[in-house]
Amino acid sequence: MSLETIYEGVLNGDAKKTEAEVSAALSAHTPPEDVLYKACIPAMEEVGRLFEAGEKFVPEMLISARAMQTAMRLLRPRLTSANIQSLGKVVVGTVAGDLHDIGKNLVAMMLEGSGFEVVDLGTDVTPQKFVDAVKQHAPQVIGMSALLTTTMPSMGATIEALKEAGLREQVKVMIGGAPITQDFADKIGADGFAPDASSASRRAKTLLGAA
Ligand code: B12
Repeated sequence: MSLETIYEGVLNGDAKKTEAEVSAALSAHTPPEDVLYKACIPAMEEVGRLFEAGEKFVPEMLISARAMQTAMRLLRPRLTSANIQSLGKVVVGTVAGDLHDIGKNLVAMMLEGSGFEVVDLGTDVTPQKFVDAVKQHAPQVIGMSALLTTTMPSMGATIEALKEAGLREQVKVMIGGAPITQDFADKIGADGFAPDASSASRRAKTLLGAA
């Protein structure tokens, strides 16, 4: 059992091996944050690098994603804790046209872990679906994720849709995903941006003045 073998399990898309190795690591009291940040996430970054270099293809990205999800299922109960008092409600989703959900799921997990109630709308969430969810759940924050440069504009469209529905003032908008920058967040009028899952929960707290 080692972080190295977990890294290789995710990189090679070996879900069975990943599951066994993550279980063993957790039984041996390896911090779940180490499993996530020192093995699983670097492995997904390497998958992206190899895809870009033309050395891995979509099916391989997909099997790596499955192995990563297996690891996340085991890590989830360790990273989230039953907080008695909720800090507030956050609606999260991956924007329209975009099916990448690993980062969004991690953000949801870390938000839950730090005491937020999370409503997860899943992937391919249209501006209208975000608007409907704000009406239905009355969250303090919405968190949008985009991993494709082609789906980033849907974030701005969602902010516009919130304005049109007269809901923009009652909800803070936080955005993230690999291609997202603070500059882009400022441009579309989002309230916050965070580059990773742990800073996302800190950002949500500062947005609500609860830091
Ligand atoms: C796995 C993967 C897939 C899987 C997704 C499986 C799944 N269930 O998610 C599959 C195989 C389905 C896939 C498909 C495609 N993919 Co893909 N994919 C990836 C890959 C390798 C990893 C993404 C990932 O999970 N990273 C790990 C997580 C933990 O990181 P993250 O998502 O960035 O999230 C972190 C932060 O960004 C942040 N964050 C994320 N969301 C949010 C939200 C908020 C509110 C906040 C505050 C923070 C935050 O916190 C997270 C945790 O720290 C990336 C490569 C990369 N470098 O990103 C390519 C990548 C994103 N894919 C890419 C492409 C091109 C595609 C396809 C178009 C390929 C194709 N030809 O079909 C399709 C598009 C499908 C679609 N419509 O969405 C490109 C995008 C290029 C671009 N600039 O637009 C990338 C960058 C690969 C590359 N280098 O070319 N992909």
